[in-house]
Amino acid sequence: MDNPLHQPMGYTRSRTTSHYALLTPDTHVEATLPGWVDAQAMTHISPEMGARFTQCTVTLADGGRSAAPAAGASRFVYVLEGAVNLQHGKSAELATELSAGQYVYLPPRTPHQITASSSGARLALFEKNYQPVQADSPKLVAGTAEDVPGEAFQGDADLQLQTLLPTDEPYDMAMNIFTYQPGGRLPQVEVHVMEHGLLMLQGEGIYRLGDDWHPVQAGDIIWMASYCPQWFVAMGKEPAKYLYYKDVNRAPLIQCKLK
Ligand code: UGY
Ligand code: MN
Repeated sequence: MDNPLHQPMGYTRSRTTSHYALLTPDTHVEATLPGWVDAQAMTHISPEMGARFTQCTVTLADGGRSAAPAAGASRFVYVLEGAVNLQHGKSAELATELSAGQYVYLPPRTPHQITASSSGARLALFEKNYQPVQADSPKLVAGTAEDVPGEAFQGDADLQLQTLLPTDEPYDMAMNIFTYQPGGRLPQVEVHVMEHGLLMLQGEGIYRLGDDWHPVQAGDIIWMASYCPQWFVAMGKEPAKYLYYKDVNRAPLIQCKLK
């Protein structure tokens, strides 16, 4: 069947380089996630491209369900569409219903299963090998994005940053939602040791990645490697919004040792 997203004539906005990738929906291709049942998955970002985490989109059919992450990996799930049931706890005795806009962070070694409670439940899934430190272990965190208060980014009220996870040391990943009013822009070109995985949730704008400027819009995925110069300006008539991952709270030499 024809896919309305596919571009004729071999054109795409997608671009993959050694320090960033822009992956637009017309180029997304399914690949199985071992152990997941009745699930269609696309792995957008992975160590295969040089990243230290994975970012996937998973669509679950009615009754579709998850498999456990790799040993030692932590998992963040954000529900994009539909609803899922999350069972967790030692004997899966705890259950939470998550619908669009709700999320959960699962520390490593948290027994759990995610089951579709509506057909076509679509999830953004991020996984990272957890890097232990001399601190308490991270806890399961569940929430609703719209209930998380936004903060003006560097004092600019047109840029609202919502921090979905606790920021203290047990947590080695940040998951944030950044909302820009049209015309709002990052105050500086950022160049930093942390890497990013990003999903455009709404709106459009121009992303500077390295030395390239790309038009981007809802549905696009971006990987930014450590030190990739990055900058964004929102365009169009509605606010631009993206969900993004960042590795935090660990000394870079720890990552080196783990390789
Ligand atoms: O958290 C961040 O580093 C964020 N300001 N980066 C970005 O939006 N590209
Ligand atoms: Mn950044």
